[in-house]
Amino acid sequence: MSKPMLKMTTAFADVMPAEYVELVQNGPFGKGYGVADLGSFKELIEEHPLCAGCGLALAVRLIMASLPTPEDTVVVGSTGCSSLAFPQIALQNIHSLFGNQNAVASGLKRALKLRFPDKHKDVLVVAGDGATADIGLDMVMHSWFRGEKLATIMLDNEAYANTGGQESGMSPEGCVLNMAPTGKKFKKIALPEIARESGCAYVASVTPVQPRKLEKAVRRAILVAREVGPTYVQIFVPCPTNFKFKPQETLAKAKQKEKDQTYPLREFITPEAQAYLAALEGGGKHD
Ligand SMILES: Cc1ncc(C[n+]2csc(CCOP(=O)(O)OP(=O)(O)O)c2C)c(N)n1
Ligand SMILES: [Mg+2]
Repeated sequence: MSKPMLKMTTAFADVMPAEYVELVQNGPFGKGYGVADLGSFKELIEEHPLCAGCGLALAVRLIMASLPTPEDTVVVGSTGCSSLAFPQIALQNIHSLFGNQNAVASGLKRALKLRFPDKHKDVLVVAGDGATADIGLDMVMHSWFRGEKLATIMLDNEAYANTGGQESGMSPEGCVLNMAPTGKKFKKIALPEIARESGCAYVASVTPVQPRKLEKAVRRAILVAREVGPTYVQIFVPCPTNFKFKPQETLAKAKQKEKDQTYPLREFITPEAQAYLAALEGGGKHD
């Protein structure tokens, strides 16, 4: 995709769906919008079939509003709750087989580099905690070892939510779920630390409680992945359905975990990535 391709063919203007016309006229393409502009432009995702109060849906909305250049971005997703939302995103996106997302994204990024050597084509992996830290962990880590220039975002609801509530490696120790009735027997996987040690140039963990922080992490991850190396952002996305709290309590749950440090906000940046970001962010709109 590129900006010229987003111009409507005038001969078709009278038969195009109103939603599409609005996207062309008032979408975020080429505009440099961010989360502070939400409400003033046509968003890349406006509807989803996920549960009421879904923290993951909120995070996807914020991620989509944080993309530096959506017109040159491809999202690679994986099976899970988020895969129900991907078809609603007005962006190039690929659904990969569960766990394969970083392998698919690696091939795609390399192909885009060959096809568009002079352009930044951002490849963004967005997948659940089960897909990222369990079943896809080998593909995820090997993409980091190889230094693939991808941004990987985990939507961490601390469970296999889509399949009715099994524990994942990211569930906290002792966590009781529908299909983990006696409680999880080992600790939450320290994936941010693993990412840092595995070659990621930028790593952050955030929650949707502070949208500007989330935006900053997503933008930094995408920008650093353009030039420096792989990046990883872990977003805590509370799940009312599997953790059995009221939909309106989602943000309070995330806030509580930020506060009591059971989901500490962190950022690791290599010196090389820091220098690159400092050069880019000097006076930037969304830093
Ligand atoms: C190869 C493969 N194994 C297992 C499944 C079954 N499956 C579908 S979604 C899912 C859990 C996804 O968990 P997570 O990645 O955390 O996403 P969530 O649903 O929590 O958003 C599983 C095990 C599958 N679809 N494909
Ligand atoms: Mg999950």
